[in-house]
Amino acid sequence: MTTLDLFPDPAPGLPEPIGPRAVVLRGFALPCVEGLLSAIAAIEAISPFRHMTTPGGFTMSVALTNCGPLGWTTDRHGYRYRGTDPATGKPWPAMPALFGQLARDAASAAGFEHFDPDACLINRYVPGARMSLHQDKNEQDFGAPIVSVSLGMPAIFLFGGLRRSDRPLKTPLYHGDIAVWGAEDRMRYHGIMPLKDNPHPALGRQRINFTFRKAG
Ligand code: MD3
Ligand code: FE
Repeated sequence: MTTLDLFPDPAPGLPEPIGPRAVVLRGFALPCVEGLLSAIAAIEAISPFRHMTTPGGFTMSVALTNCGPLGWTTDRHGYRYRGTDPATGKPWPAMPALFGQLARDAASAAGFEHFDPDACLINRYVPGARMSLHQDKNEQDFGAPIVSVSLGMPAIFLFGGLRRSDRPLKTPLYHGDIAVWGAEDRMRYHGIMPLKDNPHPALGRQRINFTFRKAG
């Protein structure tokens, strides 16, 4: 019997295709993890992580915040991007220069040039938290890709098709991995399995994922 290596040292190598225009760049964020974590600490000091409510009345198991001109939100009235944080009434924290650069570099490595995101949704998972299968469709511009950075505890990512009933592929996302997808893969259903309790050496019992989008 073999077991999954929870914290592999990725050989930063070839983009790993998970779809025609979707790749995982293993370890792509590792060189700048310290900078990313201190930027997240500064963001959450202004706009703290919070559990939002879905239109159906459920409280999300994932806590979230945002940075950049637009931030994704949900409440009883629906899902939408806003220029201000409903918890503070103030604009979301600015997108750190390091975030913008990393998002552009990753998009470029995946074949999407000139990516210019105006939104960054930051999700925080603790053991047991999950994200059920959904499509990202609140953005104005489906022509732009989405770039996602994973830090901390590993998670099993579900990558489905264009219909909810299409059986999803499962792939692990580790600390430092970046996923990029666009074009014909942009509207695929996707989700995260309930997080197992595998404390990360540096981040402890949490997983942080941030996704860069062109929302406006
Ligand atoms: C989608 N977040 O915030 S991002 C979300 O890890 C969200 O927190 C998840 O879905 C998270 O909306 C997943 C990773 C990801 C990777 C590849 C994809 C999402 C994808 C390919 C196609 C569509
Ligand atoms: Fe999503």
